[in-house]
Amino acid sequence: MSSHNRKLTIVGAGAVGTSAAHWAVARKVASEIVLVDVVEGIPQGKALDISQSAPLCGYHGSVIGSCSYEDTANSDVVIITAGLARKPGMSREDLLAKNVQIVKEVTENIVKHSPDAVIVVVTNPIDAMVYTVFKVSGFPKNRVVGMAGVLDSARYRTFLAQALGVAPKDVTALVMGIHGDNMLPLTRLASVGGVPVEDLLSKEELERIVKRTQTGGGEIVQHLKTGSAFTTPGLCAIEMAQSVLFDEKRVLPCAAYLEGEFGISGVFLGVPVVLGSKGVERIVEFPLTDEEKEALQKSVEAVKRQVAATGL
Ligand code: A3D
Repeated sequence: MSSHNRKLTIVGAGAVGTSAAHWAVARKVASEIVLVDVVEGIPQGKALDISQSAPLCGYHGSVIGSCSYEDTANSDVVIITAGLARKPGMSREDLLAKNVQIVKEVTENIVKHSPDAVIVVVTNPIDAMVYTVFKVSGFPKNRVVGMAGVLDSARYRTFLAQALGVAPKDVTALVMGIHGDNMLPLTRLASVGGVPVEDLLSKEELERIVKRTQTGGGEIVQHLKTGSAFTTPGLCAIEMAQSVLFDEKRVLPCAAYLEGEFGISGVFLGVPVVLGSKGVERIVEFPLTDEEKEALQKSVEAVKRQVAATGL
C-alpha cells in the first residue's frame, strides 16, 4: 500500500475531526492531511500536535491546520465533521437546523476547491446531512457517502464479542438503516468465525445486545454529558477514507443513495456497499425477510421526516 500523492481533508477540528486526523497519521492513509475549522488557531494547534506523532508513527507526509479552503485544494477525499454534537437530552434531530447551514457552507467550499473529491459525511443527523451534501454539491451519488454503519456495526460486534467471550475481530455483523433508534442490527447474518450467533446466544441475550447497539451513541452521551463519542467515530471515517484512497473495495455498511435497491428510492440509508477509488462503487443487495423489510421501512420513514426538515 502506498500513500503517495494522496490528499485527505478533514473539515471540523473538533473531537471527531481530531480523532480522524490522528488515525489518518497512525494508519498513513494519505501523504497530505489538512484539518480545517472556522475557529482560528484550533486546526493549526491540533494539526501541529498531531504532526509531532509522525516520528513515532513512521508517517512521512504533512499535517497542516487551516481556516482557508485554499489549503484543501484537490483533495481526493474530504471528511465533513463540522457541526454541533449532541448533549444529554438532545436527539440527533435537534441538531438539524443548525447543522444544515454549516454543512451547506462547507460543501460549497469543497466543491469549489476539490471538484473531484469523494465526500464522507459524519455530521449528524447523518442521513439528512449526507442528503444535504448530495443536493448542494451536485456530485454524482457515488461520490457522496455517510459514515454511521461502520460505527454502529463496530458497537454491535463489540457487544457480541463481549457476550461470547471471543476476539472482536472474529465477529462479523451488519447494521442497516438509519443512524438512530430505528437502526437495524441484523441478527440473522451476525456470525463468529463463520458460525451464526443465533446458534450461540439466547434470543433474550441477542435482543439485549440489539437494543444496546441501537442506543449505543446515547449511552456514551449520558456518560460524557458535554459531547458525544469521538475516538471510534474518527477511526470509522478513516476506515472508509482508506478504502477509497487505496481502492481497497472494502464491503462496509455506509449511508448510500438508493435508487430501487432493497425496494427503496430517493433517500440515503445505511446499506452494505463496495467502497473504492470511485467512492460507492456498488450497493450489495440481498434478499431481506419480511420482518427486516418492515424494520427498514421504519428507517426510511424516519429519514424522510429528517430530510423534509432540511427544506431542500
Ligand atoms: P465538536 O467537538 O463540537 O466539533 C465540531 C467542530 O466543527 C468544532 O470545532 C467547530 O468549530 C467546527 N465547525 C463549526 N462550524 C464550522 C464550519 N462552518 N466550518 C468548519 N468547521 C466548523 O463535535 P464532534 O467532533 O464531537 O462532532 C462533530 C459532528 O459529528 C456532530 O454533528 C456529531 O453529532 C457528529 N457525529 C456523528 C457520528 C456518526 O456516527 C454519524 C458519530 C459521532 C459524531
